[in-house]
Amino acid sequence: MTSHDFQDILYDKLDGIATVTMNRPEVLNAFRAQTVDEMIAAFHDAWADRSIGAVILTGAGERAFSSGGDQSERTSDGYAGPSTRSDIGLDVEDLHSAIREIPKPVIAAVNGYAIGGGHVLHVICDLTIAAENARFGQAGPRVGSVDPGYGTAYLSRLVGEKRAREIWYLCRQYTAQQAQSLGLVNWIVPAEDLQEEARNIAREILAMSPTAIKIAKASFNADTDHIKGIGAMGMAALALYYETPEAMEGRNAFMEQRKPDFAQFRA
Ligand code: 2NE
Repeated sequence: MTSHDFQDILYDKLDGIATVTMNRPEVLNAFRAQTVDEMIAAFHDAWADRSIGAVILTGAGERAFSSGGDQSERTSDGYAGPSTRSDIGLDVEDLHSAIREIPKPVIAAVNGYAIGGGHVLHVICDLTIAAENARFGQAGPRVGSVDPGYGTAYLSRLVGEKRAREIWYLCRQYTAQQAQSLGLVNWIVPAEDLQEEARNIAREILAMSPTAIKIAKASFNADTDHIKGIGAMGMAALALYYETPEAMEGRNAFMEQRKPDFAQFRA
């Protein structure tokens, strides 16, 4: 897949910095199978290109980084699409691996909502710079889903167990200031400065020894790589959960713009 084949993302390389932009602003940059496949291809390109020393991940438009998995694509068989490796029809595990394993820092530039699976993407990134208007949170339990593995166990490494459980069990939204207090955000800047400030951080990294950075990233990862296995178990369970009326009630309620009725599943 070459960059001119991309439909759901923008991919740009300039002065040693690659930028991957989720480009579906009409759905707040929700990702479908194609979006995920294109992001994986872009990260692999940036990985192979020795002139690239840092990657910025961001969203198109002014409203969102990403609102997570595209619920309009989701059926009881998972997310419809050409994805072939994942039980849920969306290769998020491979995308998470690409972001973690590329031996170059990945900077999330959060320009609005980072919600659901979109929140997990910024959690996995090495660094996060947020616009003042950014909003953070998980949404899965409200829409009959969960993004287990890095989305849960690694999140708790960042914010602690109590806060991670709060984030998942209550599905609240957090401001940029609150997210920074939780340890989720490195820097907060005015929205109009976000992309340039992200590039400034990338330039600082480019001044460093690439091999030292590569070793540092690999050593951070080594401490939490076992979470990949937790994710594999969780995604297999998620595929089975998606087949249930309970999971579809969450998805359907979002699409029908009503509150989900989960009480029936406690009877
Ligand atoms: C993000 C949020 C809170 C924004 O709310 P609001 O009111 O500011 O915007 P609105 O009107 O909800 O969204 C604008 C348009 O984007 C669509 C909406 O349906 C709406 O479309 P129109 O009415 O203009 O036609 N949209 C937004 N998010 C979407 C999505 N994820 N899929 C499809 N269409 C979406 C609010 O939009 C929100 O709560 N969004 C849903 C967040 C969510 O539940 N994400 C999925 C979580 S599960 C997940 O990501 C996942 C996983 O659990 C496991 C593996 C992989 C992924």
